Amino acid sequence: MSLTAGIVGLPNVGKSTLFNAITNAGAEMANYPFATIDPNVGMVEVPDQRLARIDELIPAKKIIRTTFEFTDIAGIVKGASKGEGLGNKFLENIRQVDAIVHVVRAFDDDNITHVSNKVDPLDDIDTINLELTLADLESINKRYARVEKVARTKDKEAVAEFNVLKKIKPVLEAGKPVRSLEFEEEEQKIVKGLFLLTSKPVLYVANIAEEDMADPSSNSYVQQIQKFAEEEGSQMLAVSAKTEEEIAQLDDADKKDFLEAEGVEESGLDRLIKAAYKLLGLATFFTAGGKETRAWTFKQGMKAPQVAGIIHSDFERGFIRAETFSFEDLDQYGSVTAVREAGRLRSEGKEYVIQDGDIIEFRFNV
Ligand SMILES: Nc1nc2c(ncn2[C@@H]2O[C@H](COP(=O)(O)OP(=O)(O)OP(=O)(O)O)[C@@H](O)[C@H]2O)c(=O)[nH]1
Ligand SMILES: [Mg+2]
Repeated sequence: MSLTAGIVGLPNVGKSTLFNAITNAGAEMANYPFATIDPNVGMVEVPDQRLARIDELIPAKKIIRTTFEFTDIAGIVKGASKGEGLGNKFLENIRQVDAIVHVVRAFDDDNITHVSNKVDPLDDIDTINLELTLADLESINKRYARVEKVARTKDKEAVAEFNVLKKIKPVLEAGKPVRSLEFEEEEQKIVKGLFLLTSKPVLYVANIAEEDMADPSSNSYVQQIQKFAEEEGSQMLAVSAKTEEEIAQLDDADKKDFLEAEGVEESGLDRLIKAAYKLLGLATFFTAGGKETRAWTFKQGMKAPQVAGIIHSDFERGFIRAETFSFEDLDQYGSVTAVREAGRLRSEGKEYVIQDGDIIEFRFNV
């Protein structure tokens, strides 16, 4: 089930710097384009204030945060879909990820090379999105004639796929991403099987200067990116990758002091990690008390037995039921006993769809 968020953007915009800040993985960062060639993969811990509160009410020996995966990918340049720069190889790397974190340079610094020699966020976004669109168009065109032919024989699957291809092609030709289209459930399955780059959800990250951290929206680059993202129905976050990478080296107390001095409430990284987690459709459930209180990641929409299987395959195989209550109820009533007395403890069966914040004890028998 491991889903990954891929960091994408022009060369030398700070992708690896951001990756290191969130994963502490120590990937190469350098002031020249194509410092990254092979993707760097790292795990990030999901910050979750609910864990401390659960531990306060249901004490455990230790607390374990949940993690998910980030991938730092090589930079894209104009013509990548035709093999320029690292070309198709790197597009393949993007194909492997489940959501895109698109880093856009929004800081001025004459010492840091910009591949087109000027800082222009909208032009940069356009360059990347155009290459992804062209690559998708090529994949669609490759299938189009073949599927059309089979569809003429009234083959059901081919007809369904051809209808989807017909819907997608003109949108890509107009330079728009596939994610701008709406699909019904059946169509969605077909779209998924096409592995298109522009069907992945995107989060735009404006990489800003340290000076802009306290009030990012006063920066005109940030305003431009924000407006673009809004029009596309995507989200945007402003983060100072270089500063965050430096903060990440500090211990928790120093981190807090630093952020306060900068006039920032929550670190940009924490916001970014949470936003990427959501973009991937991930959510958290908890197990609590005894040896450890632990946050676990599941994919939204998963039912109880499947989620039990995340802890151990035996839990899924021998699933009986899930004893559960919500974090909100625990927080409000103040103890498990009070939650039970209020009738808020539920015993859920095989069809129960796990909710974010559920605190669960699985009953199983193998
Ligand atoms: N001034 C300034 N420099 C930054 C910032 N973020 C990154 N840099 C610098 O920009 C250069 C490139 O950073 P990287 O993180 O290697 O960029 P990248 O996007 O991974 O580059 P490629 O792997 O070559 O595509 C490094 O010298 C960083 O120190 C920032 O917010 N401000
Ligand atoms: Mg890099």
